This record gives sequence, structure tokens and C-alpha cells, in this order.
Amino acid sequence: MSIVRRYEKNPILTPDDVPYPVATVHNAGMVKHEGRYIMLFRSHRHNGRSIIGLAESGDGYHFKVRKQPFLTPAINGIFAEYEEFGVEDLRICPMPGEGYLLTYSGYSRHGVRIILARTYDFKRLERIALISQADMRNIVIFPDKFNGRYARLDRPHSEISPWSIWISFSKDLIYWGDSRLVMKPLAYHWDEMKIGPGATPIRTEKGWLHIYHGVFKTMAGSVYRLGIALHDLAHPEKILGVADDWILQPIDPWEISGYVNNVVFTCGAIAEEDGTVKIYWGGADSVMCTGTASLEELIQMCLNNPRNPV
Ligand code: BMA
Repeated sequence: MSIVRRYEKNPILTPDDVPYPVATVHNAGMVKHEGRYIMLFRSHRHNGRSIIGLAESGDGYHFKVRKQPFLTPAINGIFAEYEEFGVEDLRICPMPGEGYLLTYSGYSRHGVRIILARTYDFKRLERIALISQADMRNIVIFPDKFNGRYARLDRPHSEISPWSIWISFSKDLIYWGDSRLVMKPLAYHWDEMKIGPGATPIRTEKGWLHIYHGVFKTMAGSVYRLGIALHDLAHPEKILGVADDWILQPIDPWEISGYVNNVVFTCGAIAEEDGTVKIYWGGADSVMCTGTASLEELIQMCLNNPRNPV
């Protein structure tokens, strides 16, 4: 039996559920807000550029999409210049007492970089800052502070050490530093080509559980899968274990074939009070899917059968 139990009525959201024209729905940031599940999903418009929509649910499975998109590229000011080609793959970080921090990729003629925004109610949104330079497209912020500093997982790219996961810290969310590498792709392994931060890390008694994505190149193109790492609670730069096995790979027809074939990609997961976690993923960059796993089983995978993080 697979570690992630797919919901039997996947996919849970498709372009047909969206009341404005889109080609895809995928890679959604997720959070529970006032007892409701909020999904901030990415959609390609029919010009190939992306926007972010909002869907809501009472049970985490049946979602209704809001009539208007939640986030479209800024039209003036500094953000407009860097969001010209679209906004993608948003993550939601519930920061205790400080609302919801949103991180998303802005594409433009200057490359791809990350924008930080904030919302308190999922109605109004305030853009705060551009928090990366070019060529960084996955940033998740830990939903806590460490000795007064925010921490984030990011993914700078280098030819010497391709697409690895780093951690950076900040006192004010604007200026980030004290960066260090935490995890690299592993040669001849399912994540050997590149890895990147996935869902906002989940606090458990044994550490922060981070669901990441890894890519493997084949003769038939790349395969995107999901894996897990456990970070120390007080020192998130310390990895306690990275599971050797993936937890999810494309299997269902809508994960194998779509806008981009053979992709499962996550930007959000929600821990429930019964010890399970609902993981949400985009299937083939086309539809949204979900499944559940036991947090304890995921933690044991990281601790009992780990691979070398670097
Ligand atoms: C990555 C990102 C994701 C996407 C994935 C598969 O590089 O662009 O948004 O889901 O590729 O196409």
C-alpha cells in the first residue's frame, strides 16, 4: 500500500470548475483559515501565462472557485516590471500573529524571482517586497521564528551544485542572509536532476516535515515526484533525515498526461488534528489532486531509511 492514500475522487479541481477561461489548475498553496480550506491555485491562461485563483472548501475535498482571480500580475510600480510574464506556484505561510505570508514566482523579461505578499483575510493582498534575485523560483517560509529570525528554504542554482535546497534567515522578511546549503540532489537516485522546496513545512513533535519535489531525467522526459525531509525544530538548518524513497509519483492518468506529462508537484499540505496530513498536488500541471498520509509514518521514513542529505 502506498504511503500517500489518494482521494478516490481525484482530481478535485479541473479547469472546468473555474468560472473564467483557463487551461490548467495546479500547484496550489493551501491553508486552513477560520475552519475553511483555502486553495490558491495557479492557472495558465490561454496565452500561456499564469495567474492565481482562489477556491474554498469546508472538508478539504469539495472546492468552489471564487468568481474573480485572487492574484494577477501587478500593473504598475516595481512589481509590474517583474510580474509581466505571470505569477506562479504560490505558497501560504501562516505566521502566528502576523497574518498569512505569501511567496510566489514572478516571471518577466528579467528572469524569475520571488515576491513576498501578505493577506489577513484572503480578500485584500499587500505586496511587500521582491525577496530574491533572478533564477530562484521556489521559496517556502517556516511558520515560526527562530531566535527572532524568520527562516526560509530557497533554491539557488549553480552549475557546480545544481538546484539544491538552501536555508536563509531574516529579521524583517525583506533582507535575507546567513544562507547555507541543506540538501542536494543525489546521483542515480529519483531526485538526481534537481530538488526544490515544496509545501510550507509542517511542525510535528519530532521536527519540521518538509515535502519537496525531485526530478529525474529519462529518455522520455523528466519525471517530477515528491519526497520528504525532517528538519530540527529549533535549528531548521539541521536535517534529521531525508527519506530515501519518494512518497508520491505520477500514476493516475491525469498525472501522467496533461499540460506537462509525468508531474506531481506540491505547494501545500495541511496537517489535521487526527495525525494525518492532506497533501495537495498538481497532476501533469493540469489538475489539482489530494491524498492523505500519516504524519508518524512520514517521520519514520525520514528517520529509519534516510539517504545522505548532501
Ligand atoms: C517546474 C515548475 C513547476 C511545474 C514543474 C513541472 O520547473 O515550473 O511549476 O509544475 O516544473 O512542469
